[in-house]
Parts: sequence; structure tokens; C-alpha cells
Amino acid sequence: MRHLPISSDLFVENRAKLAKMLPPNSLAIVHANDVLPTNADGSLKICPNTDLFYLSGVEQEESILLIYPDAFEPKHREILFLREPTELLQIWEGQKLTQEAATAASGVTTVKWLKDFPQVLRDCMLGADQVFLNRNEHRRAAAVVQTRDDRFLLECQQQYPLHTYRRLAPLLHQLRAVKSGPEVDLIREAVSITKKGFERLLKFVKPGVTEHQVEAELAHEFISNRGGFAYTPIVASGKNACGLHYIDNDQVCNDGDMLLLDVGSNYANYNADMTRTIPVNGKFTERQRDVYNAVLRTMRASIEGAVVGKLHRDWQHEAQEMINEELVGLGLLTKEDVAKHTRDQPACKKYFMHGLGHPLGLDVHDVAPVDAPFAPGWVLTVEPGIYLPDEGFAVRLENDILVTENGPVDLMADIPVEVEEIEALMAAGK
Ligand SMILES: [Mn+2]
Repeated sequence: MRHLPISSDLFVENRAKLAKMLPPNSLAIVHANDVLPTNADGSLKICPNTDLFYLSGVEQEESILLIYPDAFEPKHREILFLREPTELLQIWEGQKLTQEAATAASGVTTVKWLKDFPQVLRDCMLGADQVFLNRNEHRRAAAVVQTRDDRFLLECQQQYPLHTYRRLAPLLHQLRAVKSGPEVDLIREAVSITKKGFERLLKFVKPGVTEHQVEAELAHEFISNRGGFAYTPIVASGKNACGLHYIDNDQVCNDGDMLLLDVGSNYANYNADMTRTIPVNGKFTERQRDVYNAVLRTMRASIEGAVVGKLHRDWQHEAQEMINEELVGLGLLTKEDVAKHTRDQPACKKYFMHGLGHPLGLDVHDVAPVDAPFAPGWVLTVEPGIYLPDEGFAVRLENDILVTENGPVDLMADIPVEVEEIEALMAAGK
């Protein structure tokens, strides 16, 4: 692990919160993610299962967490099952978690090897009334590949057909949407690494650099600081920025163009998600500045609007109405266009066609209860944009915020965003 150790208190508390939500005499089981194959004998580096991490701090492949709060045997109330670190495994794959290390990381006192899982599962299943199993229930998940959780669910139902099976995901979505203090601190660390990356770019970007060189600068800064890309970075100069998911990052940044950077670092599996748009030559044209400030005003007002109790769809609609007005000011829409605006047919749709933001946490598009209003402890991104392919540029700005009882807290308040700041920092870097 590149990140510094995290106190096991976080995971102890997370399990206690889940235990409180489970009905009497219930069992919950969560599996690690698969190590995904590539070509030939290749495989990707494991992407830790975020639910397993949330409940245990364990990032190691093949691990299983079993939670049975009402177990008769106290040692069966929380159990971690891990790969046994044999000598052969150590030689080929390096250090694996020992039982002691797993207990220190997770706070789970009963740690067993995977070979013990079938028997312990049988003991627990025969005592439990209902079983909560996990699935990826993210609204936009493309579930084309079976996960370990999916395969286990089928095996378990086949072996124990008379149990009552229930969905664990809605409980975890409810819990994970609300970030605790230590979680917000980890997100703040991811934000701070992202800030360092952006400040490095303000010194680096000039006409003639390529998008992939910009990406390489970020990789250096993120990885040196114990982070890494939270998602494939979008480094899009000129009209490339009008392709929302442009990730080729293979073009030259030209004099006079804007450069859109949708980049974020992760830290300890928690993510930052930032977008900035800067002039390649360090100086905004008047038109670029006008569009930029329209987006900046909308971002600031939308941050203020992210209050407890707000529904996402209303928050989105308020931003669309602001962008409508800005587009009139920019000469892109007429007052007649705006008069025809409806929720289903937003007037701004041609220039601002995507969502205003999303929950952020252990996943970049984090889980949250379906259609629930914003609540204290939610972390959200706020990312309005205006896309002008005919003029060869786009502006999107994105900050990460924390929803609190006392109003929104901008976690990226100290990352440069004003036109004058950006110009001054870019000039200072020359
Ligand atoms: Mn985002």
C-alpha cells in the first residue's frame, strides 16, 4: 500500500453501523474483487472492492468478510478470510497479509485462511435466518462481467436454497453516502495531492506541449505524493474538450487554445475529482474569459445551492436555469429560447448537456441511496460547463464539496480558479 496506515477505528465503526442496520440474526458477506485478466498471462493490478475496504480496510485479492452480529459464538461475529501466505506465494507475489497484520488493519480479531471458509460458513448459515449478499447496484453500472460477489451469490443460493436472501447494497449505499470525519480527511488528502498536480501544470503548460506530456506531469506529482489517478485523466485542448469523455490525450496544445483538465488523484482509495480549464498561452481572450466567468458564477451558485434536503433533480434544474441566463448574455440563446425551457427540454441542453455533479468518495461516481435528498456528510462534485464546438473550445469547472448542517463546505476552495489567479500563476511559471 502506498498510503500511510489508517486507524482501524474507521473500519470498526463502519462495521458497527452496518450491524445496527441488520435485522436480528442476519449474516452479511462481502468479497474482494477479482484480479482481472488482460491478454496472454497478463492481469491488471487489483482494484480493491470499495465495500470490502469500507468495512475492513482490506485491499488484498480473494479476501472475504463475514459479519454475523448475533452469532452465538463471539468469535463468529466478525471474521476475515484471507489467502494463506505460503512461502511460494511470498516468493512470486511478495508480502501478503498475516493474521496479525489483518487484525491491526481492520480491527477484526478472528482472521482465518480461505480453506476454513466452507465449514465456518456452514456453521453460521445453519444459525442465521437471513443472509445479506452484495451486488454492484450502482445505477449506471454496466454489469457485463460477473464479480466474486455475483458468483458467490449463485453458489450460496444453490447450497442453501431455503434461506432468506436479502440485498446488502442498499444498506451500504445509505452508509457510504454519509462520510465520517476520518473519511473527509482522506478525501481532503486526495484533494491536496490534486492541487499540487494542478499547480505544477500551471508552470508547465505552454504552446507546443502535448496533452500526454501534461498527463505525465500529473502522474509524477500524484504518484510521488502517495496518490495515483482517481480515473483516466481528461487532458483536452481546443475542441477536444467538447468530447465529454475524451481520453486519447495525444494532441498538441496550441497557442490561443483553452486546455480542459478533468483530473483527480486518489489517496487510500478515496478520490478527488477536479476540472479546471486554462489558456494554453497563459492569457484568456475576452471571449474565453466571458464564457469562463459564466461557468464560474454557475459553479459558485451551485455550491451554495447544495444544501441539506435538496433533491438532485431540483439542484440540476436550478443550474440549468442559471446557464440559460448566462447563454443569453453570451449571445448563444435568445430570450425566446429560454421562454420555451422545460425540465424535459432544457434550453441550455445544446451547450450544457450533462449532470451538474455526483456523490464522491471511495468511488468516483460514489454510491448513494436512490433519489434521496442531500444530507449532512455527503460529498458531491459540482461541475457545470459550456461546450462550444463551433468556437473550438469548452469550459468546465469542478470542485468537490461537503454538505453540512451549516451549509456547503468547498473542499477545493484553495485550488486556483479565478481568471486573474490563473493568469498570474501561469505568468510566474514562465
Ligand atoms: Mn466529476
